Order: sequence, then C-alpha cells, then structure tokens
Amino acid sequence: MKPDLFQAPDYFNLDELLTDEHKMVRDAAREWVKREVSPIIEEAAQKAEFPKSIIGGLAEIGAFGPYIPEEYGGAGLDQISYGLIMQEIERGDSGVRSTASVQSSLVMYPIFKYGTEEQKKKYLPKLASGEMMGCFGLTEPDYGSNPAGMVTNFKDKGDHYLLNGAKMWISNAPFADIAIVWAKNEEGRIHGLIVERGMEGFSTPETHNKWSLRASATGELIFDNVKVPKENLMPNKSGLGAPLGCLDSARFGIAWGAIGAAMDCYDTALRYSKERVQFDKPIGGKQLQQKKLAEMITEITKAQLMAWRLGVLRNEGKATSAQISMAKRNNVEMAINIAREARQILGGMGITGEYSIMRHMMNLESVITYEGTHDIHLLITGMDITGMPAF
Ligand code: TGC
Ligand code: FAD
Repeated sequence: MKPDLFQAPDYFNLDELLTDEHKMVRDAAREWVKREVSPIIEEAAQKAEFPKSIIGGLAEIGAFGPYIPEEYGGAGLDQISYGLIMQEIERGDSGVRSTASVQSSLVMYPIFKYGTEEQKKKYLPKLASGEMMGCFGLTEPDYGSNPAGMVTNFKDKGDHYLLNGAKMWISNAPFADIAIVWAKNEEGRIHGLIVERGMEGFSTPETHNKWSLRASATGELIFDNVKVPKENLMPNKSGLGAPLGCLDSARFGIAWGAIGAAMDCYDTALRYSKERVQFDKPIGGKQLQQKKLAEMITEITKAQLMAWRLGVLRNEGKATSAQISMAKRNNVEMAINIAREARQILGGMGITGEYSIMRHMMNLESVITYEGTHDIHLLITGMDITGMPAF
C-alpha cells in the first residue's frame, strides 16, 4: 500500500467550531491511525484477519468508551470528541471503527446505562483498557430489521437463567470475552444479559467469505442451554427500547465515521488527479474529473455540518433517535457514493490494494446495512414526519 499522505479536508473552516480538547483528541487519533493502522490494514483485509495488535492503541486513544466517565475507566469526553475519534478511525478502516463502536456503544454503554454498580465495576474498566473485549447480539437468522420478533429466550431456573437461541452477523464475536445478549423472558419481554466466554453451551463460530469489512471478525452466537448467573442480567431497562437506545449511540458514531471514509477517498482521488497525466495534462484539469471532486467536497462539507450539529444536540441531551437515523443514513450514502466516484478517478489503479478506496467501498456496503439498513432509516424518518409507521 502507498504511504499514508492523508490531509483532512475542512472546506468551511469547521475547526473553528471545535474546542482545543476536540482538536487534541482528533489529532491524537489521526496520528495513531497513520502510524499504526495504515501500514497494516491492507494486508489484514486481504487476509481477512482482525489485527488484534491494535487493541492496545485503540484503548490509548480513548476509542473504548470515550464518553464513559473516568471513574469507570472511560475517557470522560463529550459526544463531539467521540464522533471525531470514530471519524479518524474509519478514515483508516470501517472494520476497525466497528470494533471500537461495538466496544463503546454496544457493550460499555448498556452496562453503564442499564447495569448494576457491581456490573459496572466488574466490566467497564477492563473493557476501557482493552483487557476485555465485547460483542452485541441482537440480530437473529430470521429477525434482522425486525428484532422485536427475536426467538432467543431465557427461563428462570431458580438460582440461574437458562438461555437458548442463536444470533448471527455479530461483530467481534469470534474473539469477544463477553457478549451483551438480548433475549426474551417467559413473558416475552426483552432483557439484556451478560454472557461470558467459557460458559457451557456458549459458542461463537466465525463467519467466513465476506467481501466487506474483512479486517473485522464477524460470527454467530450459539446458546445451547447456557446457565447464566442471575447477577448477569442488566436490570435497569427492558423492552426493545433498551437495545435500540444503544443503537442510537452507535449510529451517531457511524454518522461521523462515514465522513472519515469519505474524506480518505476524496483526498486520495484529489492527489491522484493532480499527478496522473493523460492527453498531456493532469486528469484533475479535466472538467469531468473536477465535477466529481467538487461534488465530493460539497457532500463531505454538508455531512460534516450535520454531524457537528448532531453532536451539539447530543451534548445537550436533545438529539432525537430520528435525527440520528437521518444522519447515519445520509452520511453513509454520501460516503459510499464518494467511494464509487473516487474509484473511477483512479481508473484501473482504483481496484488495487495500493490505494484504500476499493476497501472503503466494500466496507461501506456493510455500514449501509448494519445498525439499521438504508431503507429502515428512511422509514424511521418517514414515521417521524407523518406519525405513521410503514415498516
Ligand atoms: P417500535 O414499536 O417502534 O419501538 C419499540 C420500543 O423502542 C422504542 N424505540 C427506541 N428507543 C430508543 N432508541 C431508539 N432508536 C428507538 N426506536 C424505538 C420505542 O419508543 C418503543 O418503546 P416502548 O417503551 O413504547 O416499548 O419498534 P418496532 O418493532 O416497530 O421497530 C422499529 C424499528 C424498525 C425502527 C427497529 O426495530 C429498528 O431500528 N430496526 C433495525 C434493527 C437494527 O438496527 N439492528 C442493528 C443490530 S446491531 C448492529 O447492526 C451492530 S453493527 C456494529 C458494528 O460493527 O459497528
Ligand atoms: P433484512 O432485515 O432481512 O432486510 C433485507 C432487505 O429488506 C433490506 O434491504 C431491508 O432494508 C429490507 N427491508 C426489511 N424490512 C423492510 C420493511 N419493513 N420495508 C421495506 N424494506 C424492508 N447485528 C448485531 O446484532 N450485532 C452486530 O455486531 C452486528 N454486526 C454486523 C456486522 C456485519 C458485517 C453485518 C453485515 C451485519 C451486522 N449485524 C449485526 C446485523 C445487521 O444489523 C443486520 O444485517 C441488519 O439489521 C439487517 O438485517 P438483515 O441482514 O436480516 O436484513
């Protein structure tokens, strides 16, 4: 892969909207990605291996629980810092950002919000340091967009719960130490359970042959009469709103992360267009290529503004789930369109691993599907403005 020469676009001087702390956090993440992710990510993706060596670095830049209070090992940062960290990591690779998103928003967040004090003390500091890794099991083979229909269930057996069922498409599952599992009790009410690797009857087979998110490990969670201690149930919220509340946090991170992937594709294509000569001139001097590049920077700038405003609203506790859905949907579509256009600017070189664009493009096919598909987020906006669910 070519050396990482990334220069972040900031067409509307958005840095002026950031505090010194935001910039410090962002720059630390940016430098770390250049130093530790860019040199190894192409090979990891080609080999379809999650690069475990980066776990310690992710913890050091505050990517595990950026907004979890310091007393539980988190970085105690605000939502914009969280977004900026996700942006920088996804600039490197969506799969690496996935690992951080899952750990922060889908594992640490539910324990912090819905767990007992004992659960917080037991798990959060180790999750923040990367000593322990987690995954989040909501999706099932027959219930993806419609998680309310889940069949994974647990029964009260007096001194423990007995858990049965299966989850699929679970990021980090193959190596996670714990799984946040959403399952129905005997009354059909959804609860979150903390399932630990090593519990008898719990297995995590890896999903192979992915053309997307190849540097992220994906797997199933199988529960065959797993005895879960009663103290592993998170008691402070139940119902579908509990997992969906975690998704709000993760979708917010993706709205920022997708900008990172788009910025990397744009920056790569811009540089290439100035260097690549055809018909005796750099292709960047041709109107057709300028149209592509000008539209890219326009769309990136709009997405940056939306993400920043959403961050302000989230810091004030005012962002709605529907606003988060709109930002996730818009920014991921923006990124995937930019990746497709940027790849064309590189011609044949665009399909090789010499450049990051094709990897981003394939990764974004997962990002536009997980955490709610593109269609589901449109229907969430539709429901919000009309008051009528059309799912
Ligand atoms: P509905 O009846 O609308 O809602 C049920 C209850 O949930 C509440 N609620 C929310 N709460 C918090 N945040 C949200 N975003 C919420 N959306 C809804 C709602 O108020 C209600 O509460 P209550 O108290 O009245 O019971 O539910 P529905 O069954 O009609 O479904 C709505 C729909 C389709 C929007 C929802 O099911 C959905 O979002 N589906 C998409 C599923 C999804 O996103 N799955 C993601 C799996 S995790 C993943 O992909 C991780 S990838 C990680 C990575 O690698 O980065
Ligand atoms: P389906 O729900 O079957 O949807 C198929 C198509 O039908 C889509 O185009 C969808 O938009 C459309 N559709 C569905 N319902 C409607 C409707 N009502 N109206 C119109 N169109 C509709 N899940 C987890 O729980 N944890 C994870 O860590 C996780 N990681 C993932 C990692 C990867 C790489 C991938 C690919 C997925 C991951 N997922 C995870 C699962 C992901 O959230 C689901 O794939 C996603 O929610 C869609 O579910 P599905 O694949 O079953 O598609």
